[in-house]
Amino acid sequence: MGFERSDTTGGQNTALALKILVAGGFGVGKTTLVGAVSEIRPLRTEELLSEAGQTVDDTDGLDHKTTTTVAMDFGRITIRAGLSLYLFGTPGQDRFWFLWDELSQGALGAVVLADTRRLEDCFPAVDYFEHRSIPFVVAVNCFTGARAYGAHEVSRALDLDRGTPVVLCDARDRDSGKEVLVRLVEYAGRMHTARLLDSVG
Ligand SMILES: Nc1nc2c(ncn2[C@@H]2O[C@H](COP(=O)(O)OP(=O)(O)O)[C@@H](O)[C@H]2O)c(=O)[nH]1
Ligand SMILES: [Mg+2]
Repeated sequence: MGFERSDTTGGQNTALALKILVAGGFGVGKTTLVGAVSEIRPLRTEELLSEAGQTVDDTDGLDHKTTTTVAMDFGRITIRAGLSLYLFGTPGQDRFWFLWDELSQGALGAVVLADTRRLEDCFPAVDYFEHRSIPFVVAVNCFTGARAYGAHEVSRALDLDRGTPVVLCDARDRDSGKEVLVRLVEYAGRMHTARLLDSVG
C-alpha cells in the first residue's frame, strides 16, 4: 500500500499523503475532475488535437473538446487534517497505456470515470485495476443530456465485482469530486484491512 509519511513537526503531526489515479476514457472528465478538486493549480499537459490525432480520437458526442491530455493531470486535495491525496489523471488513450504501470506503483486506489453514453470506454480501465487488485470506485460523470442511470444499472452493465462502489458525480463540482475521493479512500481502506486479515488468518 503506497503512502508516504512526511513529518514536519517532530512527530506531533504526522501527515499522510496517498496517491490516487484518475482513469477513464477520452473526454470523460478526468482533467475536469482533477482541476475542480485540486488546491494547487493543476499541472496538466495538453496538446491541440492534431489533424492526424483527430482520426484517432473520436470526438463524436463530446462537448467541443479541442485539446487532449497527452501526459497526465496532477493535483492535490486535503481530505482532512493530516490526510492529503495526490491525484494523477492517467492518459485517456490506448497509445499511452505504457505509462500506467509506472503510475500505478504505490497507488492506494483509482477513480474510474464513466460516461453512460460511452460506457464501454471505461472497460479497459476497469479490467486494468481488477486484474491488478487495485481498489477502485466507478464515478459516473453525469453529463447534461445523458440519460440518468442508477448506480445499480451501471454496476451490472460493467459487470463489477460485488462491493465495488459506483458513485454518481459532476466532475465540474468540487464537493461532488471530493465525495468520490472520500468514498474511494474508505473503500480502499476496507479492502486493505480485509487483505491484511486474510494474510494472517
Ligand atoms: N456538461 C458537462 N461537461 C463536462 C463535464 N465534465 C467534463 N465536461 C466537459 O467535457 C470535456 C472533456 O472533459 P476533460 O476533463 O477534458 O476530459 P478528459 O479527456 O477525461 O480529461 C470538456 O470540454 C469538459 O468541459 C460534466 O460533468 N458536464
Ligand atoms: Mg484530460
